Amino acid sequence: MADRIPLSKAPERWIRKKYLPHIWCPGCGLGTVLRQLVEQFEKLGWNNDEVVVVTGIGCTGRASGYVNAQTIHTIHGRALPTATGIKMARPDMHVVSLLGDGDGVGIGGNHFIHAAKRNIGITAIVVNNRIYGMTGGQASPTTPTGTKSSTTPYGNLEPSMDISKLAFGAGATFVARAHTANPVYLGQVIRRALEHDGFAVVEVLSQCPTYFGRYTGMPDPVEMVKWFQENTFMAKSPYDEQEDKIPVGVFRDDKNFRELSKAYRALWEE
Ligand SMILES: Cc1ncc(C[n+]2csc(CCOP(=O)(O)OP(=O)(O)O)c2C)c(N)n1
Ligand code: SF4
Repeated sequence: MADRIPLSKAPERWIRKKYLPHIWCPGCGLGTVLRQLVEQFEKLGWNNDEVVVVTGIGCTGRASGYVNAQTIHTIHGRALPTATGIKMARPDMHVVSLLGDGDGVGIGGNHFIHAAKRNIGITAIVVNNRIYGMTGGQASPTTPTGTKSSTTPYGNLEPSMDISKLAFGAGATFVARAHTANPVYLGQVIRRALEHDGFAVVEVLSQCPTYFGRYTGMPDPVEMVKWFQENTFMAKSPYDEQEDKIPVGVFRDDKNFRELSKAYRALWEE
């Protein structure tokens, strides 16, 4: 029999038990993302009082209630401006923002572009379930063309937005895409993003069986996870192509830059 993998202490230290049970649906990818995030906090040896987690509204936004750190559950689309204020005031803190696709690049799209352009030291984890989950399955900016949703009952007419390409083009100094079908790789990518000093974006393809799954005829979360495995490929750039598959990987890890909050603090102290 294979050796048992020792149980991690991360959930014990980093999850607020008093808020359990959580509100997420069975089989939702958000549990995998949260677990990998807190595992990395533990592996990095960070303390609960030096990590700030800022979220907006949505299923993803609920994560700020569950993480045992310094947390703010702010308004829809405004997690990054809030996180920016915190980082500017406290460059020593590890500031992480968990965003839904609607939250991050729909209503919060302009903030996303400017955080990337400024290269402020925030880790932005965008949980891309390709739909508005919390409010009942409306089409989001990343809903694929032709996909049915509660607002596109005959199929989405619009092209879908590519979050990694957006981050890349806006100048984020770390850009990666991973998915929930490979939690180990997801954790490794999140760790690299957390260690990165500038604006780091991790786009996570994640399953919403309740809405995206039901509308696309794939209500079983296991099927959705298999879909990620079968329809992605490892790539070096978000522009790499292989059939109709989605590229995943670390697309940029640039170390040659000036992080904004530290540069500002240095100017102030001159
Ligand atoms: C200013 C504002 N507009 C709209 C809403 C309603 N609203 C709450 S959550 C949500 C969608 C969430 O979708 P997404 O950001 O993709 O996150 P998910 O729930 O899928 O994780 C919307 C439209 C709101 N709370 N505030
Ligand atoms: S509605 Fe979708 S994204 Fe929200 S908790 Fe349920 S499965 Fe997850």
